[in-house]
Amino acid sequence: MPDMTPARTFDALIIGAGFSGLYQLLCLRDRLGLNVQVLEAGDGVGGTWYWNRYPGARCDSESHSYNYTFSKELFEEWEWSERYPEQPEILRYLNHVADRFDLRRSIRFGTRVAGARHDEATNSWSVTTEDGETLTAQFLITAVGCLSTANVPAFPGLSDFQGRWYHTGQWPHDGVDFEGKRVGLVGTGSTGIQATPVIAAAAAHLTVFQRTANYSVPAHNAPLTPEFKHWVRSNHAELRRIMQSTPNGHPFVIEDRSVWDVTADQRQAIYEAAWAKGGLQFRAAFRDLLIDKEANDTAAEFLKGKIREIVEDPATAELLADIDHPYAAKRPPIDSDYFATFNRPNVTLVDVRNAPIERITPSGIRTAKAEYPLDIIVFATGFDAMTGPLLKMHIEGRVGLTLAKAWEAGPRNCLGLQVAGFPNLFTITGPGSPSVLCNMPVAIEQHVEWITACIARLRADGLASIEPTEAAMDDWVMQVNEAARSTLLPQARHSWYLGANVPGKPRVFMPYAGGMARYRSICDEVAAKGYPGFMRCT
Ligand code: N01
Repeated sequence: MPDMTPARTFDALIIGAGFSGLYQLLCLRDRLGLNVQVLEAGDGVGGTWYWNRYPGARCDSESHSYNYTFSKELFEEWEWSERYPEQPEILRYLNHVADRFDLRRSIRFGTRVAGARHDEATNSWSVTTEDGETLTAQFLITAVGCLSTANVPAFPGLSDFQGRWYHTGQWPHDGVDFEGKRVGLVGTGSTGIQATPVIAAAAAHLTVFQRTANYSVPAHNAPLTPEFKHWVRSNHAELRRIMQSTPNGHPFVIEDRSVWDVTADQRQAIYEAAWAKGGLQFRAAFRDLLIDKEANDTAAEFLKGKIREIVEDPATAELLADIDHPYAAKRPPIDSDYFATFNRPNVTLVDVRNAPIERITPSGIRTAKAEYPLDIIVFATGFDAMTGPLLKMHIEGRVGLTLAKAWEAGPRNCLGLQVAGFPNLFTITGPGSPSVLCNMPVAIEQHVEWITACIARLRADGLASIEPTEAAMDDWVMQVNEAARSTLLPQARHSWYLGANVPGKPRVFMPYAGGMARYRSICDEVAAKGYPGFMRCT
């Protein structure tokens, strides 16, 4: 009788079947011929797009750039319907990719990884699932996403709430019925800003609890025209070239002009045109918006002026425009009628900066000033970003060193890809890489391809393991810090880029802010020079 026991030993294990895990699987299995298994907690592919099904969930990258570009055929055969892809459409795309490349047979769904331990004697990783099973592999690749560990603030009283509550990143698959309900939404980051107009249109009343006011630029979402779709299909190589050469991996070029090269009137006209165009491109109006605070102030004032123009009630407008950080120093949201939603009679804005949420009561939310009766609470309160998904698993490297211990003062690694003491562990879009500062598929393709080439080279050289030296890690951490310091990004003190949204988390600027193109060339040079700063062992 054939042995039906599932295999437990592999060349490589990949954790996660989102954008990064799928492509990593394809590269290692089909290009290098390795025996690969993907472990995925969800019951389907999609990662972020499997879990984030909240109302209004849509990508802020323009659809023609929010896909893989490694395959011209795949790029040309897939057609997006709108300027920004909605969550169900992205999920359809990733399912299409999984089917097209026959990936599902190498993915184990409904399997959450609890921990991983490196065994020096066998040079292998033992990965334990929450079901108690152990699988081993020479290489371990985390494809767990940067924003996958939901942050539900520890408000006292939440367990006594008599209504229903949800975190946007763990949204029920069969949706939430808001009709006739009094809804409270906590959080005004990109997610809260996307969800607010949609929930307001469905609920009896929506109360938005704002701790930090935020900028937002209109998305101007619309169906794509046949002409545009044709243009995209005909320009795979050029679009790929632009996305790979710009700092943020988007398909537009940052204008090569300073805020100070133009007159105040010209600047106003440029901002008006950028506002009319909409989307993340607003940042590209001038080259110095993220490095010169006074230059940034001109954009900030323009955007605050727009809030005051749109929002009819002056007190609400002032609260929304009372923004404490430079424009785009936090991830800049884009929206569909966010500010105009506060003109609806069924929407209230509550300031929880000056009167914080004190507790959740059985019937609603109580702030330092008042109590708000609610049937449903939506927490759009973000994520334990970047390090959270990695540290949630118990990862133990050489001589019992845990990742939690290695990173207790903040993440330390080399190129955002590898950590000393953790041989053959690769972290796709890990802290210390451009990741969240970049259009994610571009960052993901670059990491996956670098890891694939690294493993191929290791095997070709007859070597068994690779890990960075402590000195190379120190040097990279310094470069990550320097890159952040040369921008205005660390000036947003409440930002999740700094870990500031999670109490007790070390305040370290996590992503690499030197730009995707520069980062790519650093990684390419390391590979071309034979991996200096890395120990490659037999
Ligand atoms: O989370 P956030 P998000 N009491 O951390 C507030 C990506 N994304 O889910 O700023 C009261 O940005 C918190 O207040 P403050 C994108 O990269 C992409 O919105 O900490 N409020 C903030 O207002 C994005 O940046 C897309 O003072 C509390 C909000 O909750 C990232 O995901 C769409 C609180 C959290 O904002 C995360 O965005 C959406 C408390 N105790 C998101 N704790 C697309 O492109 C937190 N808050 C599709």
